[in-house]
Amino acid sequence: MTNSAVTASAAPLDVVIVGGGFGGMYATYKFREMGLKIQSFEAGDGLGGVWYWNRYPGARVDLPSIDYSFAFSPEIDQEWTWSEEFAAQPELLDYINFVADRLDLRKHFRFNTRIASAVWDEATQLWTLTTSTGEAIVTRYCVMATGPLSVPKTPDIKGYEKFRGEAYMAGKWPHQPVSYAGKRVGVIGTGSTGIQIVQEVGPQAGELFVFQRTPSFTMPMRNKKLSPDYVAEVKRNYPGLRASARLSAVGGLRPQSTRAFFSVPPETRRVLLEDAWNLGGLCMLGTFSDLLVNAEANEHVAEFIREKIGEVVKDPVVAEKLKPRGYPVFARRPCLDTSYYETYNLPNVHLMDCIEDPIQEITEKGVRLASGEVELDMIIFATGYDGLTGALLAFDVIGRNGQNLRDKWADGPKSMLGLGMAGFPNFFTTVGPNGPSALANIIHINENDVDWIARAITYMDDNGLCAMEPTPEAEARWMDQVREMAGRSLVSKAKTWYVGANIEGKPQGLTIYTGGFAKYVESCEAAAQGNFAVYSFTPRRAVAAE
Ligand code: NA7
Repeated sequence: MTNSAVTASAAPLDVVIVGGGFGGMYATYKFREMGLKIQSFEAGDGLGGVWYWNRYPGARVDLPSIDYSFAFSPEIDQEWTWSEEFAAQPELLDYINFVADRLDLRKHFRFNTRIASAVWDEATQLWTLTTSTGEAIVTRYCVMATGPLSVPKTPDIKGYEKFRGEAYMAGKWPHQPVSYAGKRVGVIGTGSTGIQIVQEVGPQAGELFVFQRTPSFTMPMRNKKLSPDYVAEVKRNYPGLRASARLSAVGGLRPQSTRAFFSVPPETRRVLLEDAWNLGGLCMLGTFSDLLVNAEANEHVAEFIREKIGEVVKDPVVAEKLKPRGYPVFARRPCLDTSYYETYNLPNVHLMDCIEDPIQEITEKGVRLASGEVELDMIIFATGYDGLTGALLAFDVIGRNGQNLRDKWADGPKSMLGLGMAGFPNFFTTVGPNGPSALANIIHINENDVDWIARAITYMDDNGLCAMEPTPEAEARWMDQVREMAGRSLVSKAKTWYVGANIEGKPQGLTIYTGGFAKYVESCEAAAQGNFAVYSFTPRRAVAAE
């Protein structure tokens, strides 16, 4: 038993919040301000979620920081000043800690504590959560702000625990500085994480060996310091910027176009793509309206990027290996880099093509490829995450009639709006696997979701109701819509964590809502209409009568 006063024998809490990332922080603030009795839990020793854990070299957000920040507080918007267009992890963590201090959030969190199970009790209409330390907590509502990328995937490489040198997981980076100087360093994985690490470690390491299985498309970030004039302008216009972000597909101010690719002549297309390349960030994605649905248009953009790779990388053989083929651009998370391709021009950086020469195993001394062993002093695993569902399925969640969430999701996650599930009353998720998730600004999805849950709780409290869940029919209609849109999207056409392809045995398929942030917000609004007409409720008196 820990030193907490909150135990199963105490009066039930109103809300238990799980997760200390952006979602859990905002939920803690929101529900506290509503006067609810809350307790928040976080597995780490501090707040920040993914930005607490991911301290790997070069970790940086790929959305502009003025968007990738809380929108709910005009005061914080004025008080905090971003130094760069795309903030690096230390600045993001500073911001998180600033917000935590400003709102006095830490006192509500129990750190270094995981939730080990959550069980619904039909008789009392309450959840009992058990922590990793064996403590039981009873609560009316669960809000799982556990994040779509919080469970690093255990590398599925034979012998990975045998390595005798320094081994690091990108998603569990040590808090102490790591030195690469003079060392033979291996990086396994070339997604967004591997790309950020390679460009940072390449110039510092004695030798860097990049083990690439699938090359990613990456575009220039063109990050810059924000000038005082620009910051002042942003602060003057923040209310409008926040409102526009809410009406956009990505939850941010990225340019968007209504112009279809083939509606403009080839020479104009070229100029537009060059402009987007030079502007940097994810501008390329917004250049034409149909890049995620028109495979031919998409291939033109993919070829444009391949040409750029060929222009930067001096060795034509290496350039060819770095050019992604066989899947649409933007179907894997598009990466933003500062000098990724340039790094391969350094004499100490070596691309190991693991399609041609697959990894056989990790040995005590390094990585054994089909062609032989590469001896290393350090291996960095940038091998990704058990995305979307990993954190929610890491423990038993038992809903109505003893149903385990793992069984409900045996064929893939199913929920209403990524916010809650039929059969799991009062169990809410933020940035759940059937909302826009990784395809939009996660902070703004979190805020939308927490606000929606707050509205639902207020409605229940005002109307003598004690439990709610979506009707199975409403949930099925939402999932039909998610599937139908996913079927049209090119995002489903690559083997990525988006579709569960990176974890053996995981159900396959795109379960993320691809309709964009603004439409998602509209759908949440529609679901709350008519007194949450597509939800079923249990009146409080029905429980009192038990
Ligand atoms: P990703 O995008 O899932 O990338 C993981 C990388 O690791 C990817 O290149 C994988 O190659 C590679 N990988 C994984 N397992 C292996 C094995 N066994 N052998 C060789 N290579 C392997 O994760 P990230 O952390 O980079 O990015 C996650 C998200 O964070 C990103 O989408 C942004 O939203 C931010 P594969 O593709 O499987 O061939």
